[in-house]
Amino acid sequence: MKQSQLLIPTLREAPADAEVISHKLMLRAGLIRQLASGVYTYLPFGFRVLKKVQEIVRKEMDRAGAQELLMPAMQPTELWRESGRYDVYGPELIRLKDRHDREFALGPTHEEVITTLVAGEVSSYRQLPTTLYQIQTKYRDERRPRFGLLRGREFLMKDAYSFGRSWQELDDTYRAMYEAYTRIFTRVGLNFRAVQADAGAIGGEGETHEFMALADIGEDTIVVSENGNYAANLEKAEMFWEEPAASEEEVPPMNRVHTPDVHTIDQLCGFFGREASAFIKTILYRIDDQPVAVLVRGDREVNETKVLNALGGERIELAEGSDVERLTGAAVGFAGPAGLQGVKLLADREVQAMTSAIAGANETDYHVEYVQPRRDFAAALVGDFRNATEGDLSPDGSGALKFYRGIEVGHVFKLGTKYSEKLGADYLDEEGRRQTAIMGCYGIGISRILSAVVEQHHDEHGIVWPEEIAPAKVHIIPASVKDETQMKLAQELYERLRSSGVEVLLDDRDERAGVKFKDADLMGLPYRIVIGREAGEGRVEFKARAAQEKETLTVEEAFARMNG
Ligand code: 9G3
Repeated sequence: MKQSQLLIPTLREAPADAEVISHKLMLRAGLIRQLASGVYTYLPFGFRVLKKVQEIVRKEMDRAGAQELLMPAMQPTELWRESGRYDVYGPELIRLKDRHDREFALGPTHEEVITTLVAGEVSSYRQLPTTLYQIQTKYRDERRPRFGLLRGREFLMKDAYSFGRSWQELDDTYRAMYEAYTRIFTRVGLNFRAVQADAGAIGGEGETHEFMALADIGEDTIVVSENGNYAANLEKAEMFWEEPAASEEEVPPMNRVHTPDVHTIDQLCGFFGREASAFIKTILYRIDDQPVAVLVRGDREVNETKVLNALGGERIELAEGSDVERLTGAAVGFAGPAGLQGVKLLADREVQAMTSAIAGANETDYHVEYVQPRRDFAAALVGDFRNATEGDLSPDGSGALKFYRGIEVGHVFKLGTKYSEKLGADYLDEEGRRQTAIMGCYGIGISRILSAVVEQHHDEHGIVWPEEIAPAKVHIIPASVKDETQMKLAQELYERLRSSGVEVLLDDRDERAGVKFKDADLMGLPYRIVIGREAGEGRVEFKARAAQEKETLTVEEAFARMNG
């Protein structure tokens, strides 16, 4: 490939609206260009990387026994009504009408489509188990697309769906996919963790794991034990717990204390001269419109996913200020469990184990001290309703929990029969009895991987592509295209490498050497060969992009290095 003929429009500066390094570098290296918010064009070198990532995914999916197909992006919304999901996703689901005024959705995912297909084509146990996958453009009208390919509104996903006859078959497929994902993310060069996750709105009846590429700009927080034997999304992360011995001390009756203008936990600590762990934090929610108060220790945060799962609810949102005032009879900041009527109480198990705590009095400017769980309030539910914190021990107590930020690049689910039941994907078993297929689904954010890789593989000069997905392997740079000796040697090396099957880019542009070197660093091909002053003696300068040192090699040595 000759750079003078390629569209690789490198930029000196990134546009101002690019906030994260991967977005800046992918724009500056001429890999992508934005067409609209969250909608991107892959320029030739960006597309080469995208294709390589796809090829790795295909190899590993095929190796795991999955079959590739391709489903439409245009989905009749009747399918989404049948599955009951038409109303679950609001404006994020892009809908359109065709010329006959029939409504379609642009596919954000394909559970409905694949399950309907299998319902129509699979009728016998002999056709199962089967795993079908596609690599296809997905559409999700994100409220805030950002960070380039990391959160787009049109993006490339590999989505696979498995159909089996038993939970054992699902477990086997799930494990095969999990292992394939581990190979894929390793091959594309990502530093990642597989973490236990929450199934969220997709539901499903079994475990689910997310594959998280570690990155400070990641939207997710993951929790990993120091010895690495426990890893979970913070939404789900549990921690070591043992019931403390009940304290024998006599607790005086509750006592109201006038606490004017004391609203925050910090102000409370100052006023009472106590640690935050001595207070009960009472947070009011609406869960499927029912008022719920969640109690956690003053130094903890409520985990809304755990609360929602404990109540089997669909939707959770913080109660509005006016709602809080009506429910507690007090201004915001004075809610407490004692005497709170008409609100379901959920107490984190740490609160239930507190003694003589301080809490809001459900009266403006008043708190109560000596609050005694069980005596002064009865929780409807006691459980783990808090976020894990750094320093908690892992559930088995074997190691302290550490927090990391992550970019979700993969997600595998055990769905069970949630979709196959609704959409009629059943089959006749050996005895001729009708059975419902048991499903799993498995996603990889193909386009998102490009951004995650750049987030993890760059330096102050630009991208440093992992070799297996780099848009080309070698960058040959003649210092001056006007110098015939240099150009002759460059062409010779270029042709020899190309004919030996090495992907090589020749920077044959009539540009100053400095400009070429800056562009090469920005584009990040794994190896660079500069043809300079020593061309006459047949010697070149060789440098790996990921290394600092440069070597002077003969052409033969350089050629051998690249064919190693
Ligand atoms: C929608 C919209 C957005 C969505 C979904 C549906 C996320 C939706 C979850 C999944 C689950 C798995 C198969 C591959 C792996 C992930 N965002 N999800 O279902 F209508 Cl607008 O996509 N699907």
